Amino acid sequence: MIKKVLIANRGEIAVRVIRSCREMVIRTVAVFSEADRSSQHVRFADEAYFIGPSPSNESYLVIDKIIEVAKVTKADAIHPGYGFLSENAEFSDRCKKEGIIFIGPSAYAISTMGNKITARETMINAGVPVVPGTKEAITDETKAEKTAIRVGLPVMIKASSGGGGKGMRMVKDKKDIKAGIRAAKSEAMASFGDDSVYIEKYIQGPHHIEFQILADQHGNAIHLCERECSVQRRHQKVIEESPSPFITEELREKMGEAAVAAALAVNYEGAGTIEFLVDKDRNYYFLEMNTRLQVEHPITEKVVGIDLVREQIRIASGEKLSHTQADIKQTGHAIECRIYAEDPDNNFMPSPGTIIHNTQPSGPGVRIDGYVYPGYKIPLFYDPMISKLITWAEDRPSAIQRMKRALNEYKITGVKTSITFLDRVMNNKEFAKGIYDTHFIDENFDELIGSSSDEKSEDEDIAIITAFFDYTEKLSKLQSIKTFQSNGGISPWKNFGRKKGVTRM
Ligand code: MV4
Repeated sequence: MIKKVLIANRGEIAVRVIRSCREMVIRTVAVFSEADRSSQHVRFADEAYFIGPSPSNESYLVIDKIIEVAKVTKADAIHPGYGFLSENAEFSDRCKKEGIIFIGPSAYAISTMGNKITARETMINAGVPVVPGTKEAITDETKAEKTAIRVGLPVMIKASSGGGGKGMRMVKDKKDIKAGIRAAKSEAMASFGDDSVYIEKYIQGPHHIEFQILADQHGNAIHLCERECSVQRRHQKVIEESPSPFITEELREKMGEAAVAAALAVNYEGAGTIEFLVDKDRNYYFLEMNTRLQVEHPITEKVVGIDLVREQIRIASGEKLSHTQADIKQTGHAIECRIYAEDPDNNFMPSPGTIIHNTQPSGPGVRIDGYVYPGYKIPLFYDPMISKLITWAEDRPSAIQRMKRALNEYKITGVKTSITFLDRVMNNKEFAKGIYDTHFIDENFDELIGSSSDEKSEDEDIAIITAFFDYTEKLSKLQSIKTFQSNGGISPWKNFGRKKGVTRM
C-alpha cells in the first residue's frame, strides 16, 4: 500500500501528480531547485525539500539527492513525471535497490526501448511492423548500402541512442549513402557517446500516431486507444487530439493489438506509449516506445474516462488493471494545445519573464493543467511550457469550436505566448477537415507564423484592459475591507435598515 509519494519533477506535471495523490489520500513530497522556490508544486505538496541549484544537472537529475529526500521523508514511492529521470534505467534500478517503489517500468524495459536498435529487434520478434531497413547496427558500409538500395531511397539513417528526432539524417541518393553513414556515426558519438546507427526506409508524409498502454505486474496489458500528434514543430509536439481523424476503426484495432504486443514483449509495467508512423496508405510502422507518462496524456483521460496517474499508482502498488480491453471505449473528441512562453512571431523565441495577468478559460469541456500564477517568474532553466489547454466535446468540430472559445478567453500578460499561433491552427481549413500530417506546420507556415500586428495588439489591449479592471476590482475590495474593519467588523449589510448603534449579533 503506497501512503506517501515523492514527485521527482516540477511544473504542471508535478501539480498533476499531486492532484491524483490527494484524491487517493496519499501524502506527497515535492522537491525543488533554487529557481522553483515559489513554484506551485512546492506549495501544493504536503512536504517540500530543497535539492540544489537551478540547473537540472545540479537538482532534478541528481539521483542521490532524490533518493536521500525519499529516505528522509520515508516516501514509499517515487513518481518521475516526464523528462528528467523518467526514462533513466539507472534511476529505476536504484529505487528498486533502495526498496523504494518506482512508479514506472523496470530498468530492463527502459533500456531495451531506449536503445532504438534493441527496440526494433524486440518489435520484429514480437511481430510488430517496423519500418523496412537494417535489423542490427551498421558495421559494414557496403552491406548497409545494399540494404538502402533494397528498401528504396530515400532512407533515414538514425542513431540507436537518439530519439525524438535527435540523431537522424535523410539520404536521397545512392552515392551519398556511405558518407551519410560516416557523418551519422560521428554525430551520434558526439551527441550520445554511442556511434551505432541503423537505416530505415523514409516514410513519405507520415502521421505520428501513438497508442496509450497500461500494463500491470500480473501479465495484463491493454491499450487506451490513440492520439494523433502530427502537429509538430522541430519534433516538438504542439497540438494533439484523440481520436485521430485519420485512422479507421479497423486500423485502430490492428494498431492497438500491435501496441499491446509491444508492451508484453518487454514485460512492461505501468503507463507507456507506443509511437507509430502511418503513411498515406494507412500502413503503420513502430517508431519508438516512450516508457513514461506523456505530456499529452490528458486527451486520452478525457476520451476514455480514466485517470492515468491513479492507474500508474495502483499498478505500482501491485494491483491488477482496473479495466479489461472490452471496457475501453472512446467517447467524444479531445484536443490539447500546449501553451508555451515563447514568441510565435519571432521564430518561437523563448519569452521568459514574470506573469502579470493570467485569466484562464473554464466552463463546459475545458481543462487546464498548469502551474503559473500572477507574479510567477518563468525560469529560463527548464522547458518554457506554461500549461496545457484541453477541450472535450461530443464531436471533433465542437471540440475545435470549444478550443477557439477557450483560447480566446485565455489572457496572459507579462510574457509572450503561443496562444495566437494555436488560434490560427484552429482556424486553418486543412486542420478543420482533419487532413494533415507531420508536414502540416511547414506546409502552412505563412498562414500560421507571420504576425498580423493588429491581431497581436488587439489581444494585448484586451489583456491590459482586463488587468486594469481586475486591479480596480481588487482595490475596491481592499477599500471595502478597510471600511468594514473601521466600523468594528460589522457587515454594512447587517446594519442596513437597523437603528444606529446596534451591537454585534
Ligand atoms: C521517420 C520519419 C519518416 N521515415 N522515420 C523520428 C523521431 C520522431 N519524432 C520523428 N521521426 C520520424 N522518423 C522514417 N523512416 C518521419 C519522422 C517524423 C518527422 C521527421 C522529420 C520532421 C518532422 C517529423 C515529425 C514526425 C515524424
